[in-house]
Amino acid sequence: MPTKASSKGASKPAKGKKSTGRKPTAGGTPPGEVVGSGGEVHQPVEDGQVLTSAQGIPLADDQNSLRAGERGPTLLEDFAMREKIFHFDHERIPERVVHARGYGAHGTFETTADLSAITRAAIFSKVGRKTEAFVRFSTVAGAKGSFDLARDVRGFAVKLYTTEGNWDIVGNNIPVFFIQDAIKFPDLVHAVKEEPDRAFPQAQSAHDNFWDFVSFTPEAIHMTLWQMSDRAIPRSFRFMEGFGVHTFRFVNAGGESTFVKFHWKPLQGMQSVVWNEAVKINGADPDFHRRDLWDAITTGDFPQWDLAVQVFDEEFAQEFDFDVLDATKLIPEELVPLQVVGRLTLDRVVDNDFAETEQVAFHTGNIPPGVDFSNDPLLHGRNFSYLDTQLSRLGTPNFTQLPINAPRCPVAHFQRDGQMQTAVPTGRVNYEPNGFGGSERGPRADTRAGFQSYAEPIEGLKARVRSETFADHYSQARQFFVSQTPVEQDHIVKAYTFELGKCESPQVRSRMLAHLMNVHDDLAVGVAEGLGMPLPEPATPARQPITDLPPSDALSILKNGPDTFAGRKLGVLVSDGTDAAVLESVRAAVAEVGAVLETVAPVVGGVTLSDGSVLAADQAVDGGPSVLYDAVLLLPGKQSVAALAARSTAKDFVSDAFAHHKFIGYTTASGPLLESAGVAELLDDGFVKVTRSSAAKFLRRCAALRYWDRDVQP
Ligand code: HDE
Repeated sequence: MPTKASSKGASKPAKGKKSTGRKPTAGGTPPGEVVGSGGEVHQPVEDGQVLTSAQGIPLADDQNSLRAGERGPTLLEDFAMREKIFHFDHERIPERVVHARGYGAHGTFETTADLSAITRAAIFSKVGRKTEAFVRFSTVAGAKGSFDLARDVRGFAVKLYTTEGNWDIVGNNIPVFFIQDAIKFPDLVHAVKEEPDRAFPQAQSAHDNFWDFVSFTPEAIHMTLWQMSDRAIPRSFRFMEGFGVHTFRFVNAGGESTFVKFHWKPLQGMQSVVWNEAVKINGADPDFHRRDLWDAITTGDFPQWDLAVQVFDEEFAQEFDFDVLDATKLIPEELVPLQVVGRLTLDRVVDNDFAETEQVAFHTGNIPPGVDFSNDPLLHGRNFSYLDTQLSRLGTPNFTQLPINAPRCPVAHFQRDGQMQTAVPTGRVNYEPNGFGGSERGPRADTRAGFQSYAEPIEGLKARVRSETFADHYSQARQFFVSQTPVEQDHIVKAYTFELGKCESPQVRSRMLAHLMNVHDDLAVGVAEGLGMPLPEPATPARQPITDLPPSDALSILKNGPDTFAGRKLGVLVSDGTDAAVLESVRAAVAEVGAVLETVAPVVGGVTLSDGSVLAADQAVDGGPSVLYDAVLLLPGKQSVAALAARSTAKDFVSDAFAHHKFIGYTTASGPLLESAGVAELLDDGFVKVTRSSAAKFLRRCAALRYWDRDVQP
């Protein structure tokens, strides 16, 4: 396991907040410190510190309620018991209406390009500037307690605590969206969430309501291509891209504007799992993604993303085949190249999931001077929704005072009072303009440094209309499909087949096939065959699709995979008598490439190795299936392999690794395992014989992550 220190880049406390001055641990704040309601870290818990009520009253007994007699009634007078249970009764807040299941981490954003020519945002004014950041990754449809590997879009929300206030880039891991106009969002979300009468299916789109809605909403087709691709089942948050989706504006000091789109590129490379694997991971470890992020950060393997921008002008916007205000479209990187402008490093897990990840409040409207909105109608709807939703979730307009939401720069305004007001504003004046002077006068707006909206000329008729330039719904869906490798295309066909196969209504399936026919023949025919249904007439397009858009390699995961096994996990199946020297050489090779090794044994207590030493296992094979690993090594002992091979979970360990196209290391002792799993006759180039001297070679092979040539359909 990597052992780098994990406390790098710890954030400074918010201005005006007291700090204990102690060094943070992996979790930030030293254990045993209590965060107070105002966000102040106080009361270092020393040995022997007295437990108190929330009012600070020292308690003599926190485990027995006050009774009249040993077996008598409990007394209403017991304020300690009532206060404890009262607080507990109200510990939950409404979960997010979408993106309920999320996981957050702290980090730092470092500016790597001076963009002062195109934006006056201070964050881009100096190379090397470091800005505190918080990121929350999420699934969209599932409840807070759902599983991590649902087929779903992932939220990728970044809060940058800039010197000019908080800038939130509330993005997803997919660069386009289902709908073009915010007014359709409640319908979309109602359709994808569990059906209202029966409250299922949860955390998945594989049901009638979702596909019924999509079949009447052709603008959603492009996004469903992404959703049915392996982008929607990422191997981990660390291995996915992020996108701001909408077109935004940069505005420079002279008031000139350029359009901009934001992209996060993972330095770890991209990687996804296969569907059959995702289904099994959800059972084996529903917390697979959050555990991965926690483990990586706490062992010092800090994930990083480059922030890249696509910058373009009005002239490009006019000439482009699609409307840059339409969030169901992207701009291929080949047309407008990415320019890297900063790097985000996540280096600190949260101290407390509720206080930070649950209470963090993102808002697309949070932008610093120098950043501005385009007229994307989806974005404008979001600018209303995020602020509004925080009120029902966090209960008060004062949520900006929570430590995770508080800006790290001075805050000065005349907003006052409200529920859970923790600030104590002083002085006589709470309005402006006012005629007071000195410290009484309060803050004043600054026309030079303050936020000024881009002065865009606007004219038009007030009407509920959709621009004709939004009418092409299929061309980029086709471009996405033709940009994929055959393996990825096959996964897309299978995903549509699976999801539509879960729809009870043949009409829904048929309407969807009619749309897919406008995307690509191979897709429509493949899905129709998979469903065992005839192809209907193609849907009538609102505008004839462009069929010759060139493939864009940037849209494929497999064309952009990493060339290293760093940050990945090898599962080594061991049993009594496992060759200690081979294990040691593999351990060294794994450490060398910066990967992680876990041992999986018949029992978690461990095994006795060939040299007589006892090895405590990381997992018992019954709880450590191969779906938890990126590659596996079968390293059983000669005498005990037969017993191991007889276990159904050990057989599954091998056969699943094979079916999921993983690289499988083996030794001469592995024969019975390969046989019981039914793969002994199927050894292909994805199998690598491992000896004491060939561990490094095996790891180099694993860098390809999967052996896609294996002709097995999981
Ligand atoms: Fe969201 N979205 N959204 N969304 N969204 C929310 O805000 C909304 C959209 C995204 O980790 C909610 O605080 C509308 C696109 C992320 O806390 C809510 C529309 C994109 C997160 C909301 C969209 C996103 C949210 C629910 C259509 C990608 C999680 C709780 C106009 C660019 C943030 C909350 C977190 C969360 C509204 C569409 C990303 C209800 C109305 C497009 C990453 O305000």
